[in-house]
Amino acid sequence: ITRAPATVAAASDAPFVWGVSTSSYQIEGAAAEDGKGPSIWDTYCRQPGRITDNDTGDVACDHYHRYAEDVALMKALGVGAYRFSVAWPRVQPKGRGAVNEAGLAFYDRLIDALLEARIEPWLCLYHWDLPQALGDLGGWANRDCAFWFADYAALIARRYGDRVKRFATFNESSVFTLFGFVMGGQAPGIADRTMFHRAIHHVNLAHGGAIDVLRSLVKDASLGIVHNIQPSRAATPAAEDVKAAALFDAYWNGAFADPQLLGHYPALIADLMEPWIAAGDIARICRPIDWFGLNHYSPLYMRAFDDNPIGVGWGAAPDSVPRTSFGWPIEPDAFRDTLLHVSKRYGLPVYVLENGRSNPDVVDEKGAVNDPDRIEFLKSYIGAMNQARAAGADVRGYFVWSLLDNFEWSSGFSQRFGIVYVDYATGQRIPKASYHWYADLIRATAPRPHSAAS
Ligand code: PNW
Repeated sequence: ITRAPATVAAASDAPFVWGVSTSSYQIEGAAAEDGKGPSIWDTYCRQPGRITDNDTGDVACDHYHRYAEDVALMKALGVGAYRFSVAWPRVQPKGRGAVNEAGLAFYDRLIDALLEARIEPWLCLYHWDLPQALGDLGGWANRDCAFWFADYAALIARRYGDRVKRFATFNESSVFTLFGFVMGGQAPGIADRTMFHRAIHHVNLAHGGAIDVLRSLVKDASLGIVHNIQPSRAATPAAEDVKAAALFDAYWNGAFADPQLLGHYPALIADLMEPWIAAGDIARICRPIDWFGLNHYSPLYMRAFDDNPIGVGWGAAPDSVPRTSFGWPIEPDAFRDTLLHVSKRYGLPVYVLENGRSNPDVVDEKGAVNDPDRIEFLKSYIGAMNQARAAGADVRGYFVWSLLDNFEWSSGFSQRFGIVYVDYATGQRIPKASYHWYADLIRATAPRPHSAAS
């Protein structure tokens, strides 16, 4: 039997991959098990009032113990790829120095189970759970963090590079730096413009350094970055709101992707970044990569706001725009436009590595979970993606966020994004109607497995 990943011929004839995404802190649990060190999220969740219901990721989906069941769910779903992240403090408890063999062995088991199920592992190095020991040294505001990250990348490359070829450096750098250092809602929960600007630059340096490490250590590596690109719109026509939305666009959509791929910071923030840029830095940051990972949920509606370090706050979408239970606008046309924009601006193959919606899902009397709103959402967004492809966007894959209901950061377990329902009291998984819908879609679009004889 030949290996037949779930692919479909795209408009461009490049193979197309269907997948699902998760992240370490949101699903693994086992927060203090087998030698794992604490992350800044372990710390942040312990500060009362930070998280809805004071939830934590201590147990989450207990994926650390139930990974085999989760891989079986993916195999039955028919996905060709799975994006997950490695918890840095699980494999290097203090973020530098000593490594934790038991933590490394967990990802060996996961990767081997995926390969056995013919699912390609897409490994993301950083989905926000920085080792607390590095947080104590200033975290991303400390320039040295970029170099500790390169060492961590080398550890991962040497350990898994024989079996894993797809690597992303960071997930949504704009989100964790803006929410962590400006807007609130994420670890480390500081509001400080200088630390924010330093963090932006150091994450960019860490990205470039890790790309070099992965390129040199992993044979046939396919390397990328994951950015959340969402149009930033003014919530009102007032001049100050228009200005605020433009500044937010520079931070949210440009502060990482532009220096990494075009070799310069966006004009609106270039002067602000200047003090932190040392000679040679831009060349270290702007390294060739193989693909652009795009996360997208909705456009953003922004307004001028005095009370934070950048003077930009959240506004509201027009009343006519439908929203999810999370309050996020549903605008598939913005997704189509974003795909076309990203494909053109950066000239790389695009993989959609997150898209989906939260829903107040419940188990019905028959034990089933019906989520027609999620199916509608996925249909309309995948339709928009196909429009973008037909119009020339080089989109090579689509990954649903998320395989499982999970720990939704400051919203704790109150928002369910999964296509598989998780009963947090028992750990039981129940595939939702959207899971079955997605399985059908994959089956309908994947080429038939061909035997050696045919
Ligand atoms: C992403 N926004 O975060 C993350 O990568 C996931 O870990 C997370 O669970 C998922 O989206 C759903 O929230 C985002 O404000 C955070 O538009 C905020 C926004 C978008 C994505």
